[in-house]
Amino acid sequence: MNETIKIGQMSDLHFGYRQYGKFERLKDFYEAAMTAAEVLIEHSPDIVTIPGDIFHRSRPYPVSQRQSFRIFERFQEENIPVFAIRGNHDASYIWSERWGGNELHVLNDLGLVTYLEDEYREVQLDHNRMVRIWGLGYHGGEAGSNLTALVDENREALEDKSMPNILMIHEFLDNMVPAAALSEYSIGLHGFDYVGIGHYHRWWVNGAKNMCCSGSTEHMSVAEWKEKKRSVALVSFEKVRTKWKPQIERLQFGVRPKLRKNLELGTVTAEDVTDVVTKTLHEMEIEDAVVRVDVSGTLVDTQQSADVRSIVQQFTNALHIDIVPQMEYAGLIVKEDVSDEVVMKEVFNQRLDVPKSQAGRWVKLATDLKEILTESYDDEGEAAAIKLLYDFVEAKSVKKKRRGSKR
Ligand SMILES: [Mn+2]
Repeated sequence: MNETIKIGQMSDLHFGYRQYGKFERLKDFYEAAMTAAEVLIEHSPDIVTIPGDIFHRSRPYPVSQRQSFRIFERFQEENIPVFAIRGNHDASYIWSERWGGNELHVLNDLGLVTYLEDEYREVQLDHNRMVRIWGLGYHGGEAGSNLTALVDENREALEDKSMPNILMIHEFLDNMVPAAALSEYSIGLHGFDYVGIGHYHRWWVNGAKNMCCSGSTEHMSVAEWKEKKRSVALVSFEKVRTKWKPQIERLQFGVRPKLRKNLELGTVTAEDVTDVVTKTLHEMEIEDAVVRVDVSGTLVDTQQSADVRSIVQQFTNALHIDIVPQMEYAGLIVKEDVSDEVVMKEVFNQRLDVPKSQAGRWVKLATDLKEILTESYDDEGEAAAIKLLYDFVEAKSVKKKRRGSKR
């Protein structure tokens, strides 16, 4: 009889993330998650764990909900039960309380996922094998105390070594992010046989090889681009005398290509910058890729930076291009990092003839509109923004009427 227990782990799927404002990216996140699922299925795990952030937003778009159904139906077809916890993107604890649950509850009700919110479940596998899956929802700064409470309330279960104790959390450890409240050491004290971690978007395994973060299934930010491929984890448990010993295997898969180039140009003219960046992009294999070019150096002729927009417009075969200039002029940094708000104020003032004293309100108006259209506000925020918009328009039309009557 085979005693080995195999656990698949995939994390941070972020369904509904329309990165760079592009629907193609929303599709990418789905395709990456489906690839991750197929890679795990190929290795026939007994169960699959998802330590958080299935969804990018607490109110997922219909397409994100349907995408998640497709993924979980694949596991269902293969008779692989899925266990998941709530990540910070899925929903907050209070939000879930207020709205009678969150999207993970919906998946749970549909029988597609077992949602664990600060609780554990004993799972019966075939050949009389069993596994105990523990799940802690995302609690940010309170994670440590919530975990201690969960362990304290269920000490006998954790001390029972007849089956492996596997914990899922969605938190940073200070080994990943220095300021994090949790550490490998503080979690290690509880004595779980294995800890599967979400939230951190890169691959990470601790020294003792009993904690692992498999990273997001697609690249969430440029900080992760050094790992071209994305990963899932396959963790096999074997009982060695009285202890369950995990063995972590990293399974990698490809996603949309991301290309990054650093150009240190020395002392150049603005025209040189345009030429070099254009030439560089011509030489790169940018087809369908997400591209980022960082440009640094000293400009001799002008403080005006290169016309980045017109360069990017020539290259329509890439999915998305970011050019990030950090040019100096006579020892002074050309301020590429001026905030959007300052730039918008100037546009309203100089190009759209809004008086300087009013420009701030117009920026607020534009920002609110954008947030409403992209559904980035919660209900309360949206109601407040809409009220401001109405007030603003009303004040404007009153003014116009007055002006008209004077005529
Ligand atoms: Mn995440």
